[in-house]
Amino acid sequence: MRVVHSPLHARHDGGVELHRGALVPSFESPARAQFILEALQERRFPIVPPRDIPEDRLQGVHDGGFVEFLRGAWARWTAGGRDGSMLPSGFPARGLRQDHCPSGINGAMGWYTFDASTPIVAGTWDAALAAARSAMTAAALVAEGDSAAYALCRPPGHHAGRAFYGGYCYLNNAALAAQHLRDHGCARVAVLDVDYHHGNGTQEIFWERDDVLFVSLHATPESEYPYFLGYADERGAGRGEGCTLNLPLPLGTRWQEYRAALDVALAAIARHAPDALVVSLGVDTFEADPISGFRLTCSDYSRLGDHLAAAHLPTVLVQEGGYAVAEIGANVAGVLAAFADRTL
Ligand code: OKP
Ligand code: ZN
Repeated sequence: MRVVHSPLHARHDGGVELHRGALVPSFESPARAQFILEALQERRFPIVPPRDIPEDRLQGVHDGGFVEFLRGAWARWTAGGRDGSMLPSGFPARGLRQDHCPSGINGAMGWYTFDASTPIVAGTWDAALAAARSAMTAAALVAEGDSAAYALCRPPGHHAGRAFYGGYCYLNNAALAAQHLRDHGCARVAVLDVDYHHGNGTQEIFWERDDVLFVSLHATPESEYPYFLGYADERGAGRGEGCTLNLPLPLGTRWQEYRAALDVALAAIARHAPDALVVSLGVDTFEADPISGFRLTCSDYSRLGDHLAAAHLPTVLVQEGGYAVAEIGANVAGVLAAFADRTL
């Protein structure tokens, strides 16, 4: 299994986020990708760079004005004499206008994001674009015949929607991978999101589509981020009705209950009969994760790899969350090594 990685991820660094009432250094750090890369190099996975995929391909899943905002945000911010990282100070809640993006940078920021955990710094665009290209490159490898490929994406992507960013995510890497597969020979695609947090962006992007099934296992949004999407009664709309499946799980979930939900997810995917699978691979389900509340152990990640391989589908794995930096490399390598063993 080839690993797609770009060192440009490291340009997204130095941001702060609002966490439990205080501004703290972002949990989503360059060290995460560095530790994953080292663990995969140690296990002799071949590492390849992303291709120079044209930026207009982002518009397969994203709004053009939104992409333009992300590309130009830092320049607008610094042109106003500001420094430090960009965080919003107001959002268009119910009762406020939903039909006009303010021309000033602060209003535009609140318009395009939905939280205060997703800072934009000088190198954010370069890193987000490299992550998106990594995911599309991994999809291209699979579309061209590899049985599986892994994109070491950083920043992650599954909270980013058609025209919004948030949750450490700017461009939706997994959705871009799924769209690439759709555009290159796969009539039907499934996205399985196993990150601790609900993939609200991916769900929104494919909500009204019947060609891409979205299935997500995550912590209950009643108490966990992103709070406002990811409930079991969300099933898609229009042509996409029945093509979204949310399996929220309680805090404290361990492998035994996780595995039962995973079986339900994999059965739904088998019924959709996709030509390829995209996995949003977050390892923040780990027991020692600093911002999450599930209790998966290191050895459970090999079990997860076994189960994913048992779907017997061409598979693009896309890195999402995981914030227990000391163990993130072992946990990701555990999934990929088990997956690769089963597909040999
Ligand atoms: C991104 B991914 C901590 C509260 C939570 C956002 C969490 C984003 C998770 N300040 N903030 O799904 O791993
Ligand atoms: Zn997460």
